[in-house]
Amino acid sequence: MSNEYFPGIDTIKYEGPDTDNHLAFCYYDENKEVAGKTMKDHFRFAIAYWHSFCGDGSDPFGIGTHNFPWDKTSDPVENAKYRLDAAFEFFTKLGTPYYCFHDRDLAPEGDSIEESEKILQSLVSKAKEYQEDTGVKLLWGTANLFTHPRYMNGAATNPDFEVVCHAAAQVKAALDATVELGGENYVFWGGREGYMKLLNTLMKKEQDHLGEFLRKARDYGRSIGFEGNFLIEPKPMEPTKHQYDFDSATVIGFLQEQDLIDDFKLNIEANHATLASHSFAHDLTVAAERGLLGSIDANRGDNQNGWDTDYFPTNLYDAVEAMIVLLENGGIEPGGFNFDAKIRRNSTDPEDLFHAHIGGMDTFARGLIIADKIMNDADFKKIRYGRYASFDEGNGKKFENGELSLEELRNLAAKSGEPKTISGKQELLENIVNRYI
Ligand code: XUL
Ligand code: CO
Repeated sequence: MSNEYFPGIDTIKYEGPDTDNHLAFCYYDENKEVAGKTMKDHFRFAIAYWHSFCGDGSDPFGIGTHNFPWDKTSDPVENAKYRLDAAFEFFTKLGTPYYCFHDRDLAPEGDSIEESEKILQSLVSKAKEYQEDTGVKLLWGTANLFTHPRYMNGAATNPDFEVVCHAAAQVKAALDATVELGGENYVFWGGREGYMKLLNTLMKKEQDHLGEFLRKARDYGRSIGFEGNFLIEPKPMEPTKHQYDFDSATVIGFLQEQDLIDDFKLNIEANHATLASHSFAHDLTVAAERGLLGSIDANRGDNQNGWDTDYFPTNLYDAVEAMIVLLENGGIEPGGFNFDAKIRRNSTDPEDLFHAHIGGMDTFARGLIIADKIMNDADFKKIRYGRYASFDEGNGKKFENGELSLEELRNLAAKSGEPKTISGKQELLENIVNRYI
C-alpha cells in the first residue's frame, strides 16, 4: 500500500464475546466450524464499494459529510486509483474475502463510450493487481444504470431505443470487467426499470424489452466465458413508484416467462423484502425453495420509516430466521453476503466503517450459531416437519404423487368425517427460538 487511509487500525481479529475491544469480532471467527462448514465459507462476506467508498453521506437536505482522504486531487480518475488503494486496505484489515462494485463506483464516466471503457479498463487492471496481491475476490459486478440523467425514464425499459443502446454498452463493459476480475456472479438491480405513471407507460412492452435485454446480456456473458450466475435483485419501489422486479415471486414469474430461468437466480436484499411488505426470511424462502437463491444483500430497514434506509444489519431475530433458511438451503455459494449498507450521515470517524461491518458480521455469525442449535432441537424438528406427516404415506402420499382425483378426495373426506383440531404451535416455536437467543 502506498498510503495508509485507516491509520491506527490493525487487522480485526476474533476475540470472543468477553472482549472489551470494540475493534474485534465477538462471534465471527472465520475458521470456526458450524454445521459442517467454516464461518468464512458459510457467509462469503463482501463489501459494497459504492456505500463504503463512494457514498459521502449526502441526503436530500444536505451535502456530504464524509470527507474521504482518497479524494486527494481535482482529477476524478486519479482519485479513483487512491480509492481503490483505500478499499483494499479496508478489505484486508477487516478480513472479508469478497467485494462488489458498480462500474461507476470503480471508475468515473468519461465523455464518450470509448473513453468510459478505457477508464474502466485502467481501473480494472489495477484492481486485478490488488486482488492478486491480497487474495480478495470479486463476488459480483454490476452496471450503474440509474444515476446518469439519460436513465431518468429507465435503462433497458426506456421508451427511447437510443438509451437502451447506451445501457447495453455499459452492461457489456461491466461484464468484460467482471469476467476479467474473476467475478463469481453478475447482478442486475432494476434501478429505474419501472414506472411513475401508467398514463405514459406501456408496461408489457417495457417488460418485454427488459427480457430481450437480459437474454442478450446473458448470451454475451456466456460468449466471453462467464460461468457464474446472473442475478436479479428484487425491489418493489424506489426510485420508481412501481419497480418491475417487485419481489422474489414476481421475479421468478418474469424469469420463467422470459426464458431466463436456467441462467438467472435472485439476489435478495433484506430492506427490499421489507419494503415489499415481506420479511427478509420470506423472500429468501420463496427463492430458496425453487432453487433460485443466488446471493444476499445484507442490511435492514427501519420499523418506522417506509424507505430504503440501508442500515447495517444488527437485528438478531431477523438474522436467526435468515440463517435457518440458509442452513436448510445448504448454503449460498457461489453467492455471498454483501453488505449493501451505509453508515449514517453523522458517522464521520474512519473507524465507524469498521464498527458497522464488525457489527453486521457478528450479527450473522451469532445468528448462524443460534440457527444451528434451533435446527437441531428435537422439539423444533418434530413440530416443524411433523405437521406434514399426513403426506408421508398412504393417501397423503398418493395425493402428492398426483394419484388422486377430486372425486376420490371428496370420498375420503366423506369417509373420515370432520378432521381433528391440530395446533400450529406458533408460541411454543417462538419460545424455542428465544431459548437459544
Ligand atoms: C439499490 C441497491 C443497489 C443494488 C446494486 O437499492 O440495492 O445498490 O444492490 O445495484
Ligand atoms: Co442491493
